[in-house]
Amino acid sequence: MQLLPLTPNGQTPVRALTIAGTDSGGGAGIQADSRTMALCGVHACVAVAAVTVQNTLGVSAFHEIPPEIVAGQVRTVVSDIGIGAAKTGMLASTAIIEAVAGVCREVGIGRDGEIPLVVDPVAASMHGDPLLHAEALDAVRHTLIPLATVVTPNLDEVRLITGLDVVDDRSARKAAEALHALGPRWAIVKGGHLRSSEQSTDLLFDGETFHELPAKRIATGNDHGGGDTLAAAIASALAHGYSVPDAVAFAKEWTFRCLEASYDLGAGHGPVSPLWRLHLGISGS
Ligand code: PXL
Repeated sequence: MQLLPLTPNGQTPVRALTIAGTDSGGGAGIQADSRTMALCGVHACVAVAAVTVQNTLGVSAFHEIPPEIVAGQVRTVVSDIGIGAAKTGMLASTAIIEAVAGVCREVGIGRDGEIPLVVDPVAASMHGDPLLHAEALDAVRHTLIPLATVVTPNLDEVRLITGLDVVDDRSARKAAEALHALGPRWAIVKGGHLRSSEQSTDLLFDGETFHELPAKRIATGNDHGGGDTLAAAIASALAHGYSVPDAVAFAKEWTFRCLEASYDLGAGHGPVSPLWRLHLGISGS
C-alpha cells in the first residue's frame, strides 16, 4: 500500500487535531488517534473532551471536561499551530458537542470551513459501555453531523442515529442516504460489524454516488480502537491533502494492516496497532 510520507528529522510535519476522550488502557480514543497520526507523518494536537476509566474489559466511569475548556483547547491550537484536518471522537454530552460545534464554526473547521472535519459519532465502547449520554443523540444528529466533511459511524451508531438496521447492501445504501440527509458532505457506512459476511465492505456516499470499498474481513477479538484508527487515518490523509475518497481508501487499507498487527492485552479485547509501520523505516517500502 501507499503510505503517507514521514517528515525528515527537524522538519515540521503537517498537523491534525483530535477532539476526543482518553483511554487509560491505551487502546482507543485519543491514544489510538495520536499513534495513528504520528505513524502517518502527522503531528497530533489533542483537545481532551473526557477522561475514561477503562481497561481491556470495559469502561467503568468517565469524567467530562468542562465544555469551555474543550473549546479552548481547539481555539488555542488552531490560532498558533495551525492544522490541516480535525477529527472528533467521544464527546460525551450535549454541552460539549455544542461547545465543539461552536468553536469549529468560529475557527473554520468543518464542511463549510477551510479545515476538513471527520466526525466519528462515538456512542459506546465495544463492550457496550456508554460513552455518550442518551440525551446527546439529538445534538449528534443536528449539531455535530451537519458540520462533518465525513461522518464515520459503525453499524450500532447508524442504528442509534437513523433508526435503520443495516443487514445487507440495500439497507446500507438506505442508511447512507439517511445519514447524508443530516448534512455531512460525505457519509460512510462501515461494513466491519456485519459479522455474517466474509467481506468488510464500506460504503461511501456524497449524495450522488455510492463508492464501495471492499476489504477482506479479519477475524480477531483484538479490534479495540479500530473505528478511531480508521477515522484518524482519514483525518491524517486529509491533512496531507488527499481527497475524501482517496483518504478513505487509504484509511481502510491502513486499518486492515493495523488489525493484522493487533495484539493480546489484559484479559479482554486487545488493541489494533499501527506499530507495524515502525518496522518499515522511513521510506515505507
Ligand atoms: O472506540 C471508541 C472509543 C472512543 N473513545 C474512547 C473510547 C472508545 C472505546 O472504548 O474509550 C475514549
